Amino acid sequence: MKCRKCGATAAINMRQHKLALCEEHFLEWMPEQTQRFVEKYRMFAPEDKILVAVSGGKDSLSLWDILHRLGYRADGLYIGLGIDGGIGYSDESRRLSEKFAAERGLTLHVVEVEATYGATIPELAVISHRGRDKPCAVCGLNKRYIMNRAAHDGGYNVLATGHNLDDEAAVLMQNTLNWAGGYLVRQAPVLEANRPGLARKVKPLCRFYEREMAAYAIVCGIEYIYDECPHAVGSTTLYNKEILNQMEERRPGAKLQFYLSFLQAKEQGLFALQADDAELHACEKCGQPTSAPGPEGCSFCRLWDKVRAVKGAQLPLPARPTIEISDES
Ligand code: Q46
Ligand code: ZN
Ligand code: ZN
Repeated sequence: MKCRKCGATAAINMRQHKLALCEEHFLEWMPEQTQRFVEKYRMFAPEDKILVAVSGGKDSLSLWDILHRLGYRADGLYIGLGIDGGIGYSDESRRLSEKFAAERGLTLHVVEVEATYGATIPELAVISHRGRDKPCAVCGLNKRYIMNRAAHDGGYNVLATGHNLDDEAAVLMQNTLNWAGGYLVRQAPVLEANRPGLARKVKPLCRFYEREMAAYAIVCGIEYIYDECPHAVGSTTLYNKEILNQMEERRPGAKLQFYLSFLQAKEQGLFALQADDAELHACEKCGQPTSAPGPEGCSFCRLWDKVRAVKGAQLPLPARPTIEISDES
């Protein structure tokens, strides 16, 4: 197989695009495509200040690399979840994120959940009795809150995450199977900051296959954590990805078409935009906007109050509220 651009031996064949490229041209193609998506979905402009959520995985580190190559002002945020899973998952992902930043002279902010709030994510799940054997629900809640807070405190107006096409298609499949209208309406490459104190959320890699992201990280020589989070094992998302891969195997481009047709249908008004009319109030404890008014506070405050009631005085007091955060993802 030969590179379409120069005729040299191809390093990757992307059947869905009917495009084979050598290493050199693949490394050019990925940032070019990213820039195209950034413009097409109006994600950000050169003057924006971007915070990239990095996990030490191939997608988020490659995203940071690409934005840096494209000349954007992008710093990183690593959230330490305190997950070990017998493989030192969080320690290793932090080490690789820090190594990546140090090698390129980039700024990485680190928030360790345990050091900041008083418990690791797995402990928090056990103490709060949320999520049965999986800490993913409390993990997602904490990550959203901390990302928004860090973006606001650092003066970033854009929050970028490394979700790729496989991630988006798997979530879309689940939301479609459940006809989860509220989630379908909000699933998009860009989630506008519709309230003061919120950053615009963008997914610049949403049209790249996972396989393309892995190839990019390898060709670039990015050292990333190969293991998935141990709690992802057996998840519905991974199951959906397997099914979508089987479909892709029989019909190259099936995943991309599924996602792009969805975006097009939305643009054409198939999903009437549900007015975001849930009235928001300032949380009585931390000041962030919440749809749950009352003395018990927002879901983040309620969760940590529960933990504090169990662990008592060992925990630090809640961080001083400085910003407004919405409960939504
Ligand atoms: S939610 Fe669950 Fe992920 Fe958190 S506990 Fe791991 S698998 S990291 S995207
Ligand atoms: Zn070439
Ligand atoms: Zn609160």
